Order: sequence, then structure tokens, then C-alpha cells
Amino acid sequence: LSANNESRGTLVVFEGLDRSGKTSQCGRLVSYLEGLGHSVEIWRFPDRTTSVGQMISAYLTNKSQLDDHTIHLLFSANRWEKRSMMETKMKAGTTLIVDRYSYSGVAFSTAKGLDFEWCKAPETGLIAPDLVVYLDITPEKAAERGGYRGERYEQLEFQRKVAQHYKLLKDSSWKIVDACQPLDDVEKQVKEIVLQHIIACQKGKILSSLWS
Ligand code: 2DT
Repeated sequence: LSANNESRGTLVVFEGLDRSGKTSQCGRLVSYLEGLGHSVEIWRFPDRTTSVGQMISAYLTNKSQLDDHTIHLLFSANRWEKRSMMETKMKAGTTLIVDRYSYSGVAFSTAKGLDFEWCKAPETGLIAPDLVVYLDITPEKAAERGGYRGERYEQLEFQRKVAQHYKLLKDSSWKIVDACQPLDDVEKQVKEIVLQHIIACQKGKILSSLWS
């Protein structure tokens, strides 16, 4: 994507079921990296602050009904509207720690029965993460943690389907972290994995696009 990849930021994506601890771990990681003097930002998808994001939020909170394909494309559009900002930040050397990305898009929509390739298509050309960290927890254990806010997808039966579809999407480059461990242990493992990747990116690892 860029001729000069020197000291670019790193794109780190966290994926996992609801209540797997993504948001907590993203927060802890960002504080840690800031403490080390890195330029780093926490992002999340859906980004509910944009007008597309508000449509998504209304859908997730059951205030609106949308066809499954339509909401899938809105989630994708919500990533596309942030793409150029993402590239600008990364080229300026800022590392982005992102809570959910295209993999959530595909896992959740295919869990509803949409076609896998159809779901992947609109994500093509978005920036590929340098690292995907999957916080691994069984749907049952995640549900036991409590804290579902009554949003559309927060039901055990549906989370079981999502878990199966994440499995189909996973590739060997993903870093799987056991999210049932105490938070401090998860945090320690996440820090080690992410630091290694940031160093690799600073050394000039090429930025690529989905689905490479
Ligand atoms: P949060 O609870 O993390 O705000 O997620 N989702 C998310 C999709 O179905 N497709 C997507 O592309 C993304 C990013 C996962 C809200 C819910 O939205 C789902 C949970």
C-alpha cells in the first residue's frame, strides 16, 4: 500500500465471542503500549458514532429491523468509511488496537446463514491486520460471566453458532489466547505477542489488504 513502510504503525485486531474480554484487554494493552512511549489508539467496530454506525446501533438494540444482507453491508460500510483514516494513522506511525473487524462481520453473518464468500466480498481491499488475537472462550463460559446487555446477538444459542463460524474463518496466523485464564494472565500473553509484532512492523513488514 505504501512505498515507504518504515516505522509504520501496526494493525492489531481482537476477535472473540461477546464477553470474551476483548474490550478490557484492548484497554489494558493500549495503556501498556502508551507507557512504553508508543503512539497508539484504541478503535472499535462497529463505530457507532458515524451515521452508518447509528443505523447499526439501532439494529443491534432492536430499535430497527433490517434484512440480514443489508445489515451485513452496513457493518462493512462502517469499516470502509474509516479505512483512509486508518491508513493515514498507520503511515504516520500510530499503532491501532481494534476491537472487532471483518472477521466479526463474516462470523456473525454466516452464523445467520449467509453465504461465506458473499460475506467476505465487501471486505476485500480493507487493510489486512498485522495480527489477529482471538480470545478463546466457550459460549457457555462467556454466558456465565453475565453482562449481556440485551443486544440482538447476545444469546447463548446464537453465540454457539458464531463460535463455529469463527473456527471456519481462523487461519494459522491467528494467535489464540485462552480467555478463561485470569485477566492478568491473558494480559501478559497478549502483551508479549503484540510487542513481537510491533517490532516486526517497525522493521518494514509490508502492509497488505484483505483477504491476503
Ligand atoms: P460490540 O458488542 O463489540 O459493540 O459488537 N458485529 C460486529 C457484526 O455482526 N458484524 C460486524 O462487522 C461487527 C464489527 C458483533 C456489536 C455486535 O455486532 C456484531 C456483536
